[in-house]
Amino acid sequence: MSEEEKKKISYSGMQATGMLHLGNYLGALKNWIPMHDEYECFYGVMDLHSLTVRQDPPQFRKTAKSLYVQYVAAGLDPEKNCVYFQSHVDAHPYLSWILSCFTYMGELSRMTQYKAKSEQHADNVNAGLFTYPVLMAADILLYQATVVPVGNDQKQHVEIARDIAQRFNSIYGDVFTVPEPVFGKNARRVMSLADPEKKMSKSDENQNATVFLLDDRDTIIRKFKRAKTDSGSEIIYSSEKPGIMNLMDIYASVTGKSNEEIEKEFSGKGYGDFKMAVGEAVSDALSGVKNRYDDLMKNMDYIERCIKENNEKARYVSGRTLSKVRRKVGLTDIL
Ligand code: AQP
Repeated sequence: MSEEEKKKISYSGMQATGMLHLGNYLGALKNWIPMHDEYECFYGVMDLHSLTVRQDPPQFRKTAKSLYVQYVAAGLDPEKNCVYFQSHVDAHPYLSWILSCFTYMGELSRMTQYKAKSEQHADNVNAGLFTYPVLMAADILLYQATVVPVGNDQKQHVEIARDIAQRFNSIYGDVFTVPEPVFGKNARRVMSLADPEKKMSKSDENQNATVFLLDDRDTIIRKFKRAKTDSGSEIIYSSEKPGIMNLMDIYASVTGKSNEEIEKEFSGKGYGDFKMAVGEAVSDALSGVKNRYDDLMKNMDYIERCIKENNEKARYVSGRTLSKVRRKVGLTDIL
């Protein structure tokens, strides 16, 4: 295949900090699934990133493997996508160090996620939390990704990866592809069901705030029934109704309906009917994920074979970029 015919690269990943939720799925994972037709895809279990928060080692190992299986159960085919573990590929922290020498303290201190996480983990504001975007830039740039499918909360991190790539390229020539973030049509930022001003998050202590991919139908419907809504009773898409707006975004994302169609469908109906419909639609969209997950967990040989093969591919592809970077910055040949 000639250079021009080569597929462009898609790169993304998720932290192994808990069970995947509807925000991770609608904001990112769902969009990854069909991309392999058009792109060569690399998706990581970002376990090095997860270390910015203290992890219990035995539980962390389980969570990281479970995340891989959840990817597959949700529909990401590890035979068509290079789904691998970040910590199994040494090039990630290696390039991260080199890129940290091309990143300014000022730009890192402007990252909103750093500010939010330092408040959330005030007792552990470690340097990794601060340099997180550099590791993320290394993840993306190692694979020469053209697109990075992420939720809207990661926009700033992809932008800094672009800045670092451009800075490096302006000194050493075209070493890195400059990546673009890509977002889904709806649900770019799924909000907490308990507080629609806050994003839905794996680590939210309120279990009713977050819908997990492995929740059963009754639990999903119960969580939506309890979702915080706004004053009034009309189902309309308005910034004055953040709770309803969030539910409409979710409903639009799982049904493919437009806001106008949704407003028409629920005209004259109340919040209760709408919440029930959203709960049912989400649970339909996620139906089968839990069963597939349980089956895959019983077949870890298959999963481990996929991890091994994909790790090797990730090492090979990232190794090529790292060699080029080493040469460009003037590091001596490895003997
Ligand atoms: N609420 C969300 N809406 C849309 N997209 C979201 N993503 C996360 N939350 C939402 C997207 O999921 C991908 C993986 O995110 P991550 O696990 O790497 O990190 P995160 O953004 O910090 O996710 P959480 O769930 O909030 O984890 P914790 O609680 O550990 O901090 C990214 O593409 C992200 O945009």
